[in-house]
Amino acid sequence: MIIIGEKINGTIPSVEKAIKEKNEQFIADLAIRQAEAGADYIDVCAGTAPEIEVETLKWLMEIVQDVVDKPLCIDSPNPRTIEAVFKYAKQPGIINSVSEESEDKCNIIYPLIQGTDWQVIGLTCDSNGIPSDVETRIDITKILVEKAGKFGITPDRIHIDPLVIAVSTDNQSLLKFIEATKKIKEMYPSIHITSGLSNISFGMPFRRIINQNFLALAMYAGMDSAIMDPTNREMLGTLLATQVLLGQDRHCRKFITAYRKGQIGPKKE
Ligand code: THG
Repeated sequence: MIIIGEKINGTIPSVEKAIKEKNEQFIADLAIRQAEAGADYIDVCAGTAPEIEVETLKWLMEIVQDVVDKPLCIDSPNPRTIEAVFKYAKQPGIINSVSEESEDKCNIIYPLIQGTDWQVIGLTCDSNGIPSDVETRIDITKILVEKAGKFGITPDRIHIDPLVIAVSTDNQSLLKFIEATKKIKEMYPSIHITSGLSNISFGMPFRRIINQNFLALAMYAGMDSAIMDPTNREMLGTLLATQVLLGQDRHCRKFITAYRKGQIGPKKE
């Protein structure tokens, strides 16, 4: 399971405040805590006014790379922003994201990562927004993968995010996500499937119980990557328990180690 730590995101009020106040220590601490909790990549999203997005992302990237040796997941809706900050990354990571929303996303990002070890997240949305059906998600995936192929970007470097809709809006949402995941994996066995874990529960009370069970069910369907908060003990516990149950944790070693380190389970005094 590939863990992309989500906490350095300017849309979170405490992070927005740290960005405004240039509080490097706050950002550094989030990077260290996520790396220690098992993040494989650290997502960085400025989430601020477009005029200072490049400057802010560069600042975030430098802080993270100074304190942890984890690759970045550069998160911006604007491909020009990603293009501008790309050179500040010290090692290949993940671009978050491309989609079929506009032509320029793939046209800018794919040439940028051609011939590198960079990976990319592809969202299954287009100019009509997020499709509510499985078929359109599959069709968009095919387009994203075929275009990537023209730049030598193979499916093993692509994470498809099938963009789960809130279950309060569509009660078939998870079932559709699962069907899309299975079909995409059948078509491209080496591709990764990723998702944010909190979109599913918008509009619901007791969201975390829904998010955790979403993670378990999605992993069973083949999701092998997640944009999540690894410092959330309950969520990390769900992830590690699910890996045990799915035979993805030989001798249950990861689970037991995390428990011994106090990363999951009841907090010890
Ligand atoms: N897909 C892709 N990229 C994405 C998303 C996605 N990037 C942004 C977002 N969705 C994922 N990132 C976040 C970041 C923070 C929170 C939710 C999604 C959040 N955090 C709370 C906090 O830190 O205070 C609580 C986290 C918790 O305890 O679980 O709400 O869908 N490709």
